[in-house]
Amino acid sequence: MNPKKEKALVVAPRIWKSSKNYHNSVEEISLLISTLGVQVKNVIEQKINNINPAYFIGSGKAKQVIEQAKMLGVNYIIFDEDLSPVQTKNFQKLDKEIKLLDRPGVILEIFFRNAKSKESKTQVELARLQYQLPRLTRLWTHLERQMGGFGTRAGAGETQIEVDRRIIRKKISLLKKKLKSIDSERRVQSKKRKSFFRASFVGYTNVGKSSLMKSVTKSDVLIKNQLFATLDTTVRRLYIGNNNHILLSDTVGFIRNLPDNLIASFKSTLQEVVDSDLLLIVLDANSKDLFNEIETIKSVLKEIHADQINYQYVFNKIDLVDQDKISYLKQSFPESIMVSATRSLQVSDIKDAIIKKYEEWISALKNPSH
Ligand SMILES: Nc1nc2c(ncn2[C@@H]2O[C@H](COP(=O)(O)OP(=O)(O)OP(=O)(O)O)[C@@H](O)[C@H]2O)c(=O)[nH]1
Ligand SMILES: [Mg+2]
Repeated sequence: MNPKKEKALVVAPRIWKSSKNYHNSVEEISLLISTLGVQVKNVIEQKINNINPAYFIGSGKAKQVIEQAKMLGVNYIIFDEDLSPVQTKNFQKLDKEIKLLDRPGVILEIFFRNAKSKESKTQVELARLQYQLPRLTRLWTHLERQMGGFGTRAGAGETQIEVDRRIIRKKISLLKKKLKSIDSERRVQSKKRKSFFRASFVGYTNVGKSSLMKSVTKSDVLIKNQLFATLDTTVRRLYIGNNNHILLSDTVGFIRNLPDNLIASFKSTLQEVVDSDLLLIVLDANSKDLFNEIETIKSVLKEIHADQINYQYVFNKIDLVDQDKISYLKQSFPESIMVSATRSLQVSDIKDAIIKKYEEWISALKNPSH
């Protein structure tokens, strides 16, 4: 093991009466943290009745968390929840050395590292600065920025904070302008595609959307066993016979607690989804937390105003489950398609489903009254 590897203590508050699946959430945050190359040393699961506005957990427990973090010698305390800027600041007052991150902060950092295109880089940078601005407490020094550090930590003096705040605000307004012009370019492109039937793969991160895109369209897209490998939208033609084609797109994946400002700044990337005539909602047949994942997907779709679009469930990775699970899924989701992208199992069912919806779409265009 790399002795220099950074370490984290995870705090997973269990809120009384919440329907959240804690076990899966802890597993997921651990995966997110390891994506950042940080090792999870311990997870504190803390039952709470109410969210404490000062520390999320009780103040006595907050101090214990700091003590344990010091004892373990970790670099980060990471909350598997959204912390308010005030809660973040209060933790920093308890200890000046340990960096504090919450779930949206971890997700933002992964997006930041994976952004490659001009568009996704601009979008992530905007979301990241908007997240950092209210959390700035003697932490985000120029030095730290140069060192590429992440998380929030106490450090510089008050004057430095004011200077940093001003720089960040200026940068935010510049990035917004830049995104506006990227967005209008995209709109021009999108208008040209208006006359075509458009379908999009959407779903949780790492379920195999890009693998299906590759398999269905034979195009070369990035596939990785990594959370948030895809941050940009890829649109490809899919020929469906009689010299007709539709447009199929692959885009960024979703996850629980996707930061709001990230969704907002990814508006133009997600526009392809919003403009779709059909959503192919990809689900992992092997997932242990299917219903919560569906819930998350639906809530993101609602947030971007894509919840009224026709959709089709596609269960991928069926090679990883047994026949009982397949029967159960078929029973629970009678209209769904079962495929495996990597084993090329029944992938043609996706194309067939697209053609069926395309034909319905064409006939609705011809007979608008029906
Ligand atoms: N066993 C199995 N693995 C699969 C299948 N489809 C995809 N995978 C694997 O799942 C991982 C994620 O695949 P991607 O296609 O990158 O997933 P994605 O949904 O595009 O992920 P993001 O872009 O990160 O949101 C890769 O390691 C794939 O090889 C499948 O049918 N069976
Ligand atoms: Mg992908």
